[in-house]
Amino acid sequence: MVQFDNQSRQIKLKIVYYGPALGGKTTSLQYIHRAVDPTRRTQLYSLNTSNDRTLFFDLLSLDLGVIRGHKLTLQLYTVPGQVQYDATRRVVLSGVDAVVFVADAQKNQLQANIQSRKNLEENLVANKIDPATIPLVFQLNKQDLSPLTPATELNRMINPQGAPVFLTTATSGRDVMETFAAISKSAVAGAGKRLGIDGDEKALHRLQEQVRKALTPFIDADRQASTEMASEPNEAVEIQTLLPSDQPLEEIELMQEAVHANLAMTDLNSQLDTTRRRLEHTIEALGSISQFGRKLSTLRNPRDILQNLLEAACKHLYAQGGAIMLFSAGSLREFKVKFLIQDPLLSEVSPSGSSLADQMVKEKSPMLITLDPTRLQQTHVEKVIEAADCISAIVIPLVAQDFLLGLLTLYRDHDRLSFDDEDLQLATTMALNTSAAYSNAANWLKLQKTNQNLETQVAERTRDLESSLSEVKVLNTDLSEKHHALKQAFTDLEEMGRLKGELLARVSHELRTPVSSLLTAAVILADDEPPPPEVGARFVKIIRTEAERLSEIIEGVVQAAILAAAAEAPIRSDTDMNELIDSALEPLRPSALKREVDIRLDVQSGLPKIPCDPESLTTAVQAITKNAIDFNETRGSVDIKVSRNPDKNDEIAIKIRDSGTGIPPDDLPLVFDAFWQGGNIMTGKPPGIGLGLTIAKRVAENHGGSLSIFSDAGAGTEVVFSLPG
Ligand SMILES: Nc1nc2c(ncn2[C@@H]2O[C@H](COP(=O)(O)OP(=O)(O)O)[C@@H](O)[C@H]2O)c(=O)[nH]1
Ligand SMILES: [Mg+2]
Repeated sequence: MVQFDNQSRQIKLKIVYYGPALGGKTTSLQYIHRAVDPTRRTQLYSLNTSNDRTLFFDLLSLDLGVIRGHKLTLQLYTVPGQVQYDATRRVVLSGVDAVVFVADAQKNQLQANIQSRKNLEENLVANKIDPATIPLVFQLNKQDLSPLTPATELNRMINPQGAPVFLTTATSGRDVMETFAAISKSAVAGAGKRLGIDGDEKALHRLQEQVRKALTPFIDADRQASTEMASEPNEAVEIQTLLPSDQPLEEIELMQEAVHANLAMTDLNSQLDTTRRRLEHTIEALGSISQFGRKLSTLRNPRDILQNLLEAACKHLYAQGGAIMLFSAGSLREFKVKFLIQDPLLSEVSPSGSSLADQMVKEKSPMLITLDPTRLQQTHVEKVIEAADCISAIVIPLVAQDFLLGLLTLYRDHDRLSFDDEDLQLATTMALNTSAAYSNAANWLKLQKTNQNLETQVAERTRDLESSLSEVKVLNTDLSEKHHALKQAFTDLEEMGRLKGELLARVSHELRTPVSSLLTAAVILADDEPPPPEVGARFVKIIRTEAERLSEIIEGVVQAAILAAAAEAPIRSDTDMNELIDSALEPLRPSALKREVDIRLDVQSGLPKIPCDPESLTTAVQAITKNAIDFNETRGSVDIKVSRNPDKNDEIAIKIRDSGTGIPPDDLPLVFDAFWQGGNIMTGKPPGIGLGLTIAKRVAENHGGSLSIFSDAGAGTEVVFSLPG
């Protein structure tokens, strides 16, 4: 009877090797045990007597892969052949899915074969199994010996219904695996019937394919194993010796022992198997989670994080397909699918327009869906999954901080075991971590954007501030320039005030002597008694000299007025230098003549007209030249030279050089000070009030030029008046 164990997802099929004693049943199982892939089989359990006779049965479990999400396990039993162990045979036969009848083909065993074949029939019936429908295959063994009953004859005697027959030699393995393949297929086909899929061609074919695939490596290994058999003893076979002799036990005792042993072993076997599977699964899941976590920690982009979940879940959970759906405008939309054209839950749409995925995500809890082959009624979701050719699905809502992001689905098809609770747990852990990482990454992106905006705003504000600052700087410069100009104006004004005061003192001092001399002379001349003519002439001379001094003082006051005027910007007009200097010299010529000073003028030919204020420039030239005459020696000379400055081509230089006594070096820095005069004031003070050079310097500077003076005591003085032109 096919056994389903939904807990461990196992389908067990029981195949019994039946036949007369010593026919080769145990030898056949031993051969199969050696030939198959060790990872697919359990040990071969044999319960023998001391002389290797099968006492109860042999048992070998084989794993044939996965069918409809369940692990398909074949359990191979042998029965004891001796006639007296009939009760054991009957127990072993209970729930059998297929039988291999191992006949001993030696001539002398014909009767034993016939008797055993008959016994099989009786025991099947006793177990309520229809001998006509139970899958049956014949193995006519010991083909290497003789004399043999001819196969056709033996066949006719024990196989009248014409079941498949194989001529075997169990000791060398000849055709043992072929027999096994044939009975496995029949057993699986029989199981298909009992699974309710015998009408389902597709499912049946898949089942057959599965067995073929699982057995191919066994049959290929057949030849290899047969050579090994010759050299190696049956070391892989577990032999448990229960009894010291062939002494038969009481039948009832045997039966009890057999049943207990059978149950205990099967139970233990399946428990061990389940535990091992669980352990492997857990270790694998732990590895998967750590691998997944490592990858997740390297990702920053929310899309990459979701994609990683689908990739990792499909890989670590051996899913043949899967999808991630995200919410958009209130319903789920596909974000990514793997190995699927479209997610079956998303393409299944209800008349109201919402998909099956939309309905399932509302549950907010992970779901495990497994098709149960024994259940006749299927839910809507199960039907959709079956229609998509799948056997099992995991559906997990993606929730971050109670916010529903979307849905993860994973599918397995018929080639795999169905998902189990541990798979669900693993997928849920991955989904939870992913959802948290996704929402963190999305928040991080938002924060970064806000940050960027803030940075832009700060940069804009900084720019604004900087431009305001530079405006303030300009204003400040402007202000400090104005302040400077104001300060200068103030200084000028102060200077003017000081000059005014000094001028007043000087003028009043200078005026006192001539005015009192004039008054005295006038009083004497106006006396009733006129003075004698020689005295009168002296007084007239005094009056003239003092009048001249008065004129000098008036000239000084005029100069002071000019000095004040020179503080303002000059009113320029293009002026011929030759003409200007010539006319400036005119009023000075009489005093030069008187002192016999020779004035020589040399103006460079081809000089253009110079933009200047002719009035103030004339005063300046006169002031310098007057000094050159006054401080000269009798019969000295004054050379006036006007030319372009050879060093600075855009400058005109007026050089006025005298042959006088020169200025001592200590006095040179003072010559531009107002009211400074060379010579000793008490003794030989020259005429004037000492403003000439101060005025000339101011005029030069007002024109954007300069005034410089070079002198050596005893070697004359040169004054250079430079102005742009
Ligand atoms: N020559 C030969 N001996 C065989 C063959 N099959 C089994 N034997 C031998 O027959 C004896 C009984 O075999 P066994 O498998 O124990 O028979 P069982 O009672 O049916 O289990 C053993 O000594 C085997 O070595 C075979 O095909 N040829
Ligand atoms: Mg045996």
